Amino acid sequence: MQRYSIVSIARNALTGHRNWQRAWRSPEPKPSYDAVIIGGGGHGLGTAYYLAKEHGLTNIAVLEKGWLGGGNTGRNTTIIRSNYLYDESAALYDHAVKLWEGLSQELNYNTMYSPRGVMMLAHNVHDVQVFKRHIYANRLNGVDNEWLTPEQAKAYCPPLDIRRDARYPVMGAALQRRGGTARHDAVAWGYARGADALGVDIIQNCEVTGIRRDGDKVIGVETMRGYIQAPKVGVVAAGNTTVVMDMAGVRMPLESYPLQALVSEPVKPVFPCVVMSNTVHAYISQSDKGELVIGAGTDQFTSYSQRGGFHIIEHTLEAILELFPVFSRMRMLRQWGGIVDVTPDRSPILAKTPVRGLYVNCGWGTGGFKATPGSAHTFAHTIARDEPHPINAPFTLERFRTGRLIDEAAAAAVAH
Ligand code: FAD
Ligand code: PYC
Repeated sequence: MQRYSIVSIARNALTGHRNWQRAWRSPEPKPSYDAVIIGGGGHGLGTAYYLAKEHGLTNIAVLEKGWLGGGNTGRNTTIIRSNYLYDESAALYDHAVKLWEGLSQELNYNTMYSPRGVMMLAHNVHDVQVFKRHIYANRLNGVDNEWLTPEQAKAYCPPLDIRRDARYPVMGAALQRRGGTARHDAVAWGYARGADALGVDIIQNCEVTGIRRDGDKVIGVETMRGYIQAPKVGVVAAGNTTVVMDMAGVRMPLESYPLQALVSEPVKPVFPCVVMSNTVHAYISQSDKGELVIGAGTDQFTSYSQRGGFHIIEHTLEAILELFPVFSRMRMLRQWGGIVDVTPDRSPILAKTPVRGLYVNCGWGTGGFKATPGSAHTFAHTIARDEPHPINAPFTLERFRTGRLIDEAAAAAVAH
C-alpha cells in the first residue's frame, strides 16, 4: 500500500493530483476471461474480490455500464442489520454482519461501519407481537435482538416522541445493537481496489448488451466494447436483472420498483442510532456529515426511473414528523431514487441458473446493502465451485417452482 505524508498530500492537492496513484486501473477489456461479472455495485465487486482472494480466480473482469457504485450501492441509506425471521435468512444476513465487523481491516480501506444500533418501533399490538416473535427467533439463531419499553427506547434515542396521546404511540421497540450503518461508496471502492490489486480487470462504461449461449451453456457476453468470451458469467445487476437475464433467455420472478430517499441540511450530531417504523412508514438516521438520512417504501408501480414519486416524499416526511416533531423546521437538501428488484417472497436469489456457467445474484429488493459482504462471499463460492455455498443454498431460483419460499416480507421492514 502506498502511504502519503502531509507534504505529499498538500503537493498533490496543489498540482491537481497528477501523480496520485489510482485506486484501480482502467484496463481495456481482454477478448476472453475465466469469469465475467456483470454489474459493478458492491455485490459484483465483492464477488470478484472473493473469487480472486479465496478461490485463486484472477483472470476475471467486472463489467459496469456506468460508474462503480452508481447503482443502488451508491444510492442506498446504508442500514445494516440481521434481525430477519427465518433460519436461512438469519444465517445469510448475520454472515454479512460478521464480515462487516472486520471489513475495513480486510480491505485496508475505511468502510466506516458504525454499529450504532437499529431500533424498530412498535405502534400497535400486532407490531408488538411480530417484533417479539422476531426477537425470540433471532436469539435462537444467535442473532442479538432485544425488547425495549417506550422509556428505554427514548433513553436510547432521545429525540423520539413517546407521549401516550401521540397519533402513533410508541408501545416499545426491538433493538439490534450490532446493527448500524456504513459508508456506501467506500464499500464499492474498497472492494474495487482490493480486487484490482489481485489482478481483476474492472471495466466501467462497458454495458453488456447480449449473453451468448452454445446450447445450454454460456460462452460469452456482447458488450458496448466488443465480444468477450467467458465460460462463467455472474449477473449482479440489481434493478436491471430481468433485462440482463432475458439476454440469456432466462425469465426471472422479479419486479423492478423505484425506491427513493432524501437527506436534510447537515446539523450537529442529534441522532445517535437508526430508527425504523414500519407502521408509520419511515426510517431515519444521521450521516457522519450531519444530514438526516430519511426514506420509506417503494413506489407502488413498476418502473425503471431512478427518481420516485413526489407523494412518497410527502408521506415519508409526515411520518417522520409524527415520531420526531423536533425536526419540523429542518430543510431537505436533496432526493434521489434507485431501482430495486423484488421477488415474490422478498428474499434474494443467489444461485445457479438453468444455463450452465450462468449464475445470478439478485432480488435484494429494498434491503441488499446490509448483505453485501455475505452475499459476495457466498456467491464467489457458488461461481468458483459451480455449487451452492451452505449459506446461500436455500436461496435458489427453483424455490418459486417448488414452493420452498422464505417469506421475509415482515423483516424487510421497508415496504416492497
Ligand atoms: P447495484 O449497486 O445496483 O449494482 C448493479 C450494477 O449493475 C449497477 O451499477 C448497474 O449500472 C450495473 N448494470 C446493470 N445492467 C448492466 C448491464 N447491462 N451491463 C453492465 N452493468 C450493468 N439496503 C439495505 O440493506 N439497507 C438500506 O438502508 C437500503 N436503503 C436503500 C435505499 C434506497 C433509496 C435504495 C434504492 C436501495 C436501498 N437498499 C438498502 C437496497 C440496496 O441498495 C441494494 O439491495 C444493494 O445496494 C444492491 O447492490 P448491488 O451491488 O446488487 O446492485
Ligand atoms: O433493509 O433495513 C433495510 C432498509 C432500510 C432502508 C431501506 N432498506
